[in-house]
Amino acid sequence: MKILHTADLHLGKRLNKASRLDEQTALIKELSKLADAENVDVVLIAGDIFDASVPPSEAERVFYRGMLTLAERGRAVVALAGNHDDERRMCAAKPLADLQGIVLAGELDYSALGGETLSDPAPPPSLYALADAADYLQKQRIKIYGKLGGVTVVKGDEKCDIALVPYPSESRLSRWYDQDYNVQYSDRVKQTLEKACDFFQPDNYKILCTHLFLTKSEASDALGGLVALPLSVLPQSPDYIALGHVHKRFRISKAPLAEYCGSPLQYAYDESRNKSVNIIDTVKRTVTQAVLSSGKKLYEADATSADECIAKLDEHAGEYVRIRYGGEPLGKDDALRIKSHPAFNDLVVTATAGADNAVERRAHLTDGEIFDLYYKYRRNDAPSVELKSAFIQLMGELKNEADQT
Ligand SMILES: [Mn+2]
Repeated sequence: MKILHTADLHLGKRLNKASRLDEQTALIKELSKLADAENVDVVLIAGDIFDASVPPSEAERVFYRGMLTLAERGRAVVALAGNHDDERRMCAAKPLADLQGIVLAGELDYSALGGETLSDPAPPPSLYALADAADYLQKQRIKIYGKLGGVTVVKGDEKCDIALVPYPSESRLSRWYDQDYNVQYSDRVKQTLEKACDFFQPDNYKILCTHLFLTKSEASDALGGLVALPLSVLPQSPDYIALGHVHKRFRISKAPLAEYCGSPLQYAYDESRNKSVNIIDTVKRTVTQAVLSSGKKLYEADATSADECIAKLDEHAGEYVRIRYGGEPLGKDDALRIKSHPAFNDLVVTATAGADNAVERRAHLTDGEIFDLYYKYRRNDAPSVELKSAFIQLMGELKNEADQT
């Protein structure tokens, strides 16, 4: 069996004023083509399906249409709720999704999911002619059985257990089962992950799919609502842990094998332009990357005159450009000329000649200084020394990991 692991679609996310929905639609088509070419049986999306808890209706349309596209050729699709998703809203269409072999994963108990229904699926959406529908039914070979903790996917003799744990916020944990608040959050997450893996059968290939912010450090800390958890929360039983949340691809743990696949589109200027998905072969027991090409790339360019701005924008025609402008104040006409260029996305003034109050760019600051600014912005206070050093350590680890892989 082959599993495609992706995450962090952030449907509806904009880059400043630019909508990314066309790119997100193209991305889903690329994923579907890749799944065809690689004979993928299950598409696993490890959280942050949407960018906002109440996504724009256009983004929901891309989602629903996109899930059907991914489910073509009888593939199973699993969409797990991340920290950006409102799982109740995301799973509202569950009764319809179940019939299509699309698992909308926003809870811990999937035992209500009927294998019976899915073993005898309806023909696919009316995109195909009747002959194609017959072909589809022949190719329909995946059955999904809901369990407490996740699903078992069956293809002939091959079986794969997939434990599904949406981003375990405190409110979600308390909805899933009674919490003992004398036990630390990280320990309760650990217990929850173990609980989800309880249904694993020794002979099946075992995957845990979840959305977490993990750190190699043993200290867990809350950072602006984001909780970094130690690797010790991970159970040992899975053959592969499919993670979402970090937009850069990297292997955070070798035993158990745990990987962030990274976001499939470039969403920030300081994010890598190389995007891929992971393909897991449950028979060969391999994890490989398949490179993605969808979506525009983001570039930053320095300029000190209007003409130089236009030249830099021309250089990256068809992409997104953020200009770091360090010249004389721009006149109205020049500003309009720059802003109406199709590649223009953003302009930040780094320093204006003759002005004293040069605006410092974030890129020139250390991680600690950026954290100070962020903390002051959110809490109007300075962070504690412990918290700040935990943040710096975490950033160091993330950068190291990203460099190594
Ligand atoms: Mn996330």
